[in-house]
Amino acid sequence: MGTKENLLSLLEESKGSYVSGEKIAASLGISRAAIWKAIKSLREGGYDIDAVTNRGYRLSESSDILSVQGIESRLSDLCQGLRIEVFESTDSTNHICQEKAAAGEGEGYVAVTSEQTKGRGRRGRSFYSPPGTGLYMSILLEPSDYPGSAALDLTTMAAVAVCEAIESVSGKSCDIKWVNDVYIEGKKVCGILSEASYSVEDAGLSSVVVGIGLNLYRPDGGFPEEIRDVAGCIFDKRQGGAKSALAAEILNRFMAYYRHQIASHFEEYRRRSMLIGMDIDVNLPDGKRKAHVLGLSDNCSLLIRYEDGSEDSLSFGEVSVHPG
Ligand code: BT5
Repeated sequence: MGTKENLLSLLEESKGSYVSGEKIAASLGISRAAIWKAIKSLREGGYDIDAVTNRGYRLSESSDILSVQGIESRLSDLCQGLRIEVFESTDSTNHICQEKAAAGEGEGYVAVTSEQTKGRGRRGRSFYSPPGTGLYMSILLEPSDYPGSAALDLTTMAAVAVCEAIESVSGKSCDIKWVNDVYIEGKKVCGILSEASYSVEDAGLSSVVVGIGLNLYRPDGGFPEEIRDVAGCIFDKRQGGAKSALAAEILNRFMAYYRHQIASHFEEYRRRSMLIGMDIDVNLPDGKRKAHVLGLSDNCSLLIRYEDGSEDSLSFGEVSVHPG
């Protein structure tokens, strides 16, 4: 890390409090002039840093800029080995991870941004990812211990990790709409897209990119017409450091489930599932079919009963809540 990044780490650790120039000079082994130069460059990058004679420098608590330092300073030991890269803007963090995987970057690479120009949803749909108001991240995994059938587990683990992280950062409670959406008070605040590649030789997953998109704040002018009824956001007003804190909390919780293959996330997933007991439409290749949701199996497949009384278990698919 360069001087600027080291200084940012130091200020992040004491966010909201002053760090004296003397302490910075001693910890980083640099001159006062070098500190000032790095502060100027951080400010130009959008960081809100106060400088007060005799007190030192302070990173404002209301600054909400994503940074590697802001994320790494909050990571638990379970995230050791993760390699985090923050982009100011990108086409799609899932795409970045896929390119990295193709270039030989292994498990543990994480791409994070606050704007995507081609955010992807499932089945060719797009995920609205405007600048500044959201958090979009993807984790590259090579889950050699997981059978091919376990790709769904990674999505459900991510959904539970997101709910827990949002709750710890915002205090708001979250529900999961099977299979990959997180809701707060009836509005979608997060979508998850896991894209896997399989190894025929090992009959298992060779690499999986788990992509998570969150709406933190209401975009200027509101959400676009097409998603206005569906989309919601986590916070009513700006929160200092929320993006980095959320990214770190999601990684902490997700990696705990992933590294220990903790099946306990099924219980949490089930507890938060908003579709259980509801009437839904199941989108099948030959059209929609009405069904009632009986529950979730141990591996988070959706257990349903169609109107003709026949029962089924869906391990993936598209469902919508039946309006009446
Ligand atoms: C998803 O697909 O919700 C998965 C979204 C995954 C996004 C992440 S961001 C990081 C990573 N990089 C990517 O390129 N993607 C991942 P799906 O279940 O198909 O839902 C898509 C539908 O949700 C759209 O057709 C809209 O109706 C709605 N939608 C689009 N943008 C939204 C938003 N920002 N908030 C809430 N709903 C949205």
